Amino acid sequence: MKITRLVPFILHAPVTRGAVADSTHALTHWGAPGVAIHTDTGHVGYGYTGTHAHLATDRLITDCIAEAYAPLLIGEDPMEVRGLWEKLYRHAEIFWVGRSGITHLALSAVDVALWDLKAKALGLPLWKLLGGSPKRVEAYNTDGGWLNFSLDQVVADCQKLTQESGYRAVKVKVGGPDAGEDVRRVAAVRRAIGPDVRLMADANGRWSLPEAIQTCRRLAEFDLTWIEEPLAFDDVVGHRRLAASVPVPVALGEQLYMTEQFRDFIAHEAVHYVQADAVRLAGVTQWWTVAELAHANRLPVMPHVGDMAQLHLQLCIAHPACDLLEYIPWLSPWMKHPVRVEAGRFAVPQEPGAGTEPSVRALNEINRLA
Ligand code: 0YR
Ligand code: MG
Repeated sequence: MKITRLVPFILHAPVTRGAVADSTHALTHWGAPGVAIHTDTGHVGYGYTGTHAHLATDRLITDCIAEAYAPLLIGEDPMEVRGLWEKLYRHAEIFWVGRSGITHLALSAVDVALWDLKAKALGLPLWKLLGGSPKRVEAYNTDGGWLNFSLDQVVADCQKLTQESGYRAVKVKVGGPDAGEDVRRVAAVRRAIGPDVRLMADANGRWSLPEAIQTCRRLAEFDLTWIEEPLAFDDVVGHRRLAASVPVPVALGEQLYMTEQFRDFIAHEAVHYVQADAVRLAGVTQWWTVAELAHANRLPVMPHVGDMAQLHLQLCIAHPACDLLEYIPWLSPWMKHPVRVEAGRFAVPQEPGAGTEPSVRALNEINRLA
């Protein structure tokens, strides 16, 4: 089998709640800049990364795919995914300007498309190609806790998610301008959902170290499963100090690009829940390395879902370090085989591939931008 053509796309899907915000970002759409990789056998693989639907930088990502990576892939055998990843990652000129950021997000899309293609060509869902067996993956819902929603709205949403929709875990955003308000929101949600639902809080990198120490101490009584990205995303020393001084476990990783960064956070005991995201880590290939590293250190991997769980569900089924996965529904209406959550658990997908193929409607209706 040979690669014949790469066709970039940019999907911008509206967020289901109209407009949402965390402490650092506000958005109305989720972006999925990606690529379709075509072959001489007619098989097509799809991969994408996740963005805040900022068209100018989404185009940098698809340009990087078309200009830098596509010429290196034409004529290659797509089944040799790991070899191709090495070829693209270690390409001297791209390496000089890359290793994170735009090139890495572009490489994520390419790598995921290659895995999707390989799984389809073999007629297997990716979790089975990776050697997994069907397994229970719990879903935690993040779409009820946005920082731009009132306290009453957040409480009502979390109540609905847990009592009507059957979620046994929810995440709320914190890191607003008033720490007292953060504490009131978490307290009210904990009261509303009861003691048996897992509750997480996400500060999206907002706090200084003293603010994080103080607020985490106040939040500790609400039995948080984790505090997420309390400090600046890449700050190993800061997170080490925080983890040593508060009783709340620390989760992070959604903005880390390299295995070495995870190695350092883990070696310094600066992270408890490893939120490796394959669509930022340059794809499945490097995500797997990070998951193995975490697993060897007895740390659970609870991926961040830049892909909106389509790919990460496959990875979580396949990897023993994973049993809880974020769910946000933004891309579901636009995928050929959207992930399904029933009574708080992900159904095991059976279709061949990585789950990353957009629907025909998505490619027609929301891909007007590539
Ligand atoms: C929305 N998940 C996150 C979204 C999400 C952000 O701004 O990008 O909240 O990536 O932190 O855990
Ligand atoms: Mg987060």
